Amino acid sequence: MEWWKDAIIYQIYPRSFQDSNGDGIGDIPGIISRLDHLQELGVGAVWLSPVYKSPNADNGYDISDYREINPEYGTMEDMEQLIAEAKSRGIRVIMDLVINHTSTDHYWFRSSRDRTSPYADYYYWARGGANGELPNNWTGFFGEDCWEFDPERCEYYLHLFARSQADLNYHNPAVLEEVKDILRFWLEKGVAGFRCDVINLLWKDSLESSKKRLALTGLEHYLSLEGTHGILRQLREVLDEYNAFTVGETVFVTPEMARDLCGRDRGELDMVFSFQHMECDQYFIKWFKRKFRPQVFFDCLVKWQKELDWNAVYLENHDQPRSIPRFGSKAYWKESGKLLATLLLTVRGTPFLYQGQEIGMMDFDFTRLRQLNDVESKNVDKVLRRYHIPRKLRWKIIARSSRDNARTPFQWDGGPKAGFTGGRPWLGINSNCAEINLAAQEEDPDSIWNWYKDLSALRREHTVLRQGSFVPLETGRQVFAYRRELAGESMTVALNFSGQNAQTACRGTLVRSNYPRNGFDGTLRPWEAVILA
Ligand code: ISL
Ligand code: CA
Repeated sequence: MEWWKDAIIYQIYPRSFQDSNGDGIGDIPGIISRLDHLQELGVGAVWLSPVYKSPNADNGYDISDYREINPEYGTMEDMEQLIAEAKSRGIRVIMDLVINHTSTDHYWFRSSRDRTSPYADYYYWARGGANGELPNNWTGFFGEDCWEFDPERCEYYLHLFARSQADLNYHNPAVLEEVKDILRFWLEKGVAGFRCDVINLLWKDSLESSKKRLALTGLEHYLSLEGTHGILRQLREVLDEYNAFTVGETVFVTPEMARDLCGRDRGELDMVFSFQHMECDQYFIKWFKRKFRPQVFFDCLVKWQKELDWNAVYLENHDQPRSIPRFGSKAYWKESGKLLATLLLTVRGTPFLYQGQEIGMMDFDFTRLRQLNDVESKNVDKVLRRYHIPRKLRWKIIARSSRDNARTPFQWDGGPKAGFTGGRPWLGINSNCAEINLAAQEEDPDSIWNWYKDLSALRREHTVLRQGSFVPLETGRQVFAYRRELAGESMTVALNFSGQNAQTACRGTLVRSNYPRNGFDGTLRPWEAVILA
């Protein structure tokens, strides 16, 4: 059995986890000081969002040196110490691998400006039209054009994300060789694997214009193409030398595409992050929100459970708003927080838990754009302004979907700086930290934190919760129920995604409920989660 089928993986957004030196920025020594927290939670691995050298246009997803630690996060010695100290607690370290693009500060890019340099073809360079037209009509992920003119080279370069994130050109085999060396560098240091950023976009088949779409015009020229599969199989050869693990972040992936990316026989990735269940409260892109529809969400989860034998499961990450206000209920904060925990830790697959989720952290309480940091939010505001959308409406759209919702500092205690820093935090701390914080929840046996710990232990105890098959039972308007089965053992989970009582046909001996009760008769209280044997 692969270790990652038994593990819970915990995502750390280093900037917001724990500051150790009072500069207001989370760092690696801070992470080391909190390893006991992760061990208590029973996690088998941590995935670190990028800690490489970066000018931080996109908080580390714009890398300027893959072999250096950004000084604000610490030193290479700190990183080595983190890997060692985590290991001594049975925790593996997974790095974020961002290889679709580099920062325009990377020396590859700087050299690439010179057409005679060996790096000249490391990126997608193209000429525009005679009348100042861009090389094609594609549009980017962050709401801006995806071409930028470089006065030195007198050409445009492609950037699907921010202007300072230039897309690497994998038609040039030297680029892949560079990436292989980077993999070896980190695997030699003892990292267990990689979370591969937007990995299904690597290969662009041509730079031709496409049919205009509402967003992301050009997508068909780079979404999960055969060229990408070839690259992944080559990377796998290096990864296999170290028995390393990979999870791909794969935007717009369908189950069919996912099978081609992480099927056991493919020799590519081990699993992928699907986005479909995160789209149940939006029209096409996240800026167009609609009411969350639980049944659509259940059906989507069931579809993915059926179509893939194994995959990553998640409800939060650093790009998504928090899960309780989104899929749960503010009024039933604790109950729905525990219900979502139950879902995450009892469906089949590897659960990924995002920092703060284990204490039920909520979306930010900012009231104006000035308080945000995210490049995406700022760009989208510019676009909306271009369409003369009034300020109030712009803020409403941005506040609901901004990635900064999940990026506010971790709430360790109820102090004014939440135990995150002694200085001025890089991003505001949620004022609810007096009520929602780890220290308070450690004291309270009934807290979300203790529920996560308890379920994590239950999962370790019962093989059926990790390896059992998934049998859907009920996907109604309120109730999601399923059974896990393994060699005669079975466990049933029933979840009420509503603020009203609900009926389920599930019966059995009560193993857990997020309400105090002795037995179970089929009536679920508001946002109740039960596990039955
Ligand atoms: O959040 C999104 C936009 O609304 C997603 O489309 C996101 O941009 C996409 O999932 C890619 O995300 C990853 O690559 C980005 C980086 O900004 C994200 O933080 C990262 O998770 C570019 O490297
Ligand atoms: Ca710091």
